[in-house]
Amino acid sequence: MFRKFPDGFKWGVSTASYQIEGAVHEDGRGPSIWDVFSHTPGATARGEHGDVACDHYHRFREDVALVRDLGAGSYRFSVAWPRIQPEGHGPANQKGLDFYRRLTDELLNAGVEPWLTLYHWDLPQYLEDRGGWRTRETAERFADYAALVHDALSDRVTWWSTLNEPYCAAFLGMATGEHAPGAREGHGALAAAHHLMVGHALAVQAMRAQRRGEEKFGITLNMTEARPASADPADRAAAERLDLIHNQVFTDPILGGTWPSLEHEVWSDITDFGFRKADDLGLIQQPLDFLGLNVYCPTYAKFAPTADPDPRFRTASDIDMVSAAPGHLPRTAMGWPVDPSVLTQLLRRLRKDYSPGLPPVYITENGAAFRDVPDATGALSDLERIAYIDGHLGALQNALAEGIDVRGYFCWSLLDNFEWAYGYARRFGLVYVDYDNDLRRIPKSSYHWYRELIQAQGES
Ligand code: IFM
Repeated sequence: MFRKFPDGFKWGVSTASYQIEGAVHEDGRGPSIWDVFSHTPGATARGEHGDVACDHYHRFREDVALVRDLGAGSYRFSVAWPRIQPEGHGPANQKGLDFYRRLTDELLNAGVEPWLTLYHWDLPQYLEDRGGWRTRETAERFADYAALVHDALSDRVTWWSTLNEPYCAAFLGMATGEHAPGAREGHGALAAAHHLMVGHALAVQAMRAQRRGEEKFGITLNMTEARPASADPADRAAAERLDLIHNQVFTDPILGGTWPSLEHEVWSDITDFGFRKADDLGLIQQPLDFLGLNVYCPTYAKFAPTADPDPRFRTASDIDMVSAAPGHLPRTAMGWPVDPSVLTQLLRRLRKDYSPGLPPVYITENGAAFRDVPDATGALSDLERIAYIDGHLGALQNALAEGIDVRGYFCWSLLDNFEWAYGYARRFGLVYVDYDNDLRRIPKSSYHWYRELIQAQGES
């Protein structure tokens, strides 16, 4: 028996450009910060990079057929900005747009609805060299880019998300330095978080101004439930700081129209927030047609004395807290604790803190990496992944039962792919990619299970 969801509930799978496309030098694509970062010695596990990745750029037809055969009605992908504007400004590179035209046509012909994300972290390196997200100019260039892509594809794409997970772009990219561009700057990361939100808002405005049909505009945020690692007041305070940096920095302005109340206490020795303009709060709180929510796990915060004596470098993991791994919960191959109730909790919290006005929510990513190994026959049984997804769908049903407006679920990910700093060794796919054998795609048992679940929705 499969879980049943309301009629019209959307089922999908998600991917992202740099993680699957490869073809980094083709058809006029310029370098992105991830090309440069992943080729920097020591930046990623085993020095892996996305030069070839899953070669989706050439095999997208095969991949769309996998989505079609899965029965998923929706496919979420991202556009690589440096394919459209190799230097992040100026006229569109037609060959770049043509790739996404071919992809979206293939999807539509397969009866699959395209969900387009404009930015899943592959900033043109040219812009990074001029300050990147530390500067407001990048937000303005992002709006120009959004308008170009929207103009070219809004005849076939209804669902438009500006950014994927600005938390990671700002804080993993610019505070902890685990992600591209690999910076470790407290002030720079906070400026980046702000300019990402300004870019989001300007992009929504630009696209709305040239709306041609029923397009829906939104953003995708990744939230975590920040839990204290113990009852110690110091750990509780650390969890509040974690909640600030991971959630409130983005949810408060974008959904609530306020700056987070804790920010001055935590960051006053790093910044005076001089990068904010007077009207930015109003600008950032653009009306949204949907909120994409990516959820994987709760995070446990433990007090740790600030490691960096220089306040300018203090953000993210360095605000007197570290993420602690709890011993009592199962973990994925990422080391992430598995507790599906996080999904219900975050949805409850969104409703509590941001209603009325909270747009309909879509779970745009949820999934898990496990150590997948095909058996002698080449088949791959990934029961842990099935249990993970099923558990989270149960948590989603609990939220629906409470009347929270969630309208779809996208599994991360269609394919095993380049998992950023972890390289290819962390597999999130419903489909196994055999990196040693011509990138052969092998649907895992979770793929078949997810297909049956989707199929069962149509049955009485
Ligand atoms: O692979 C990533 C994706 O790019 C963004 N969300 C989380 C996934 C798993 O780490």
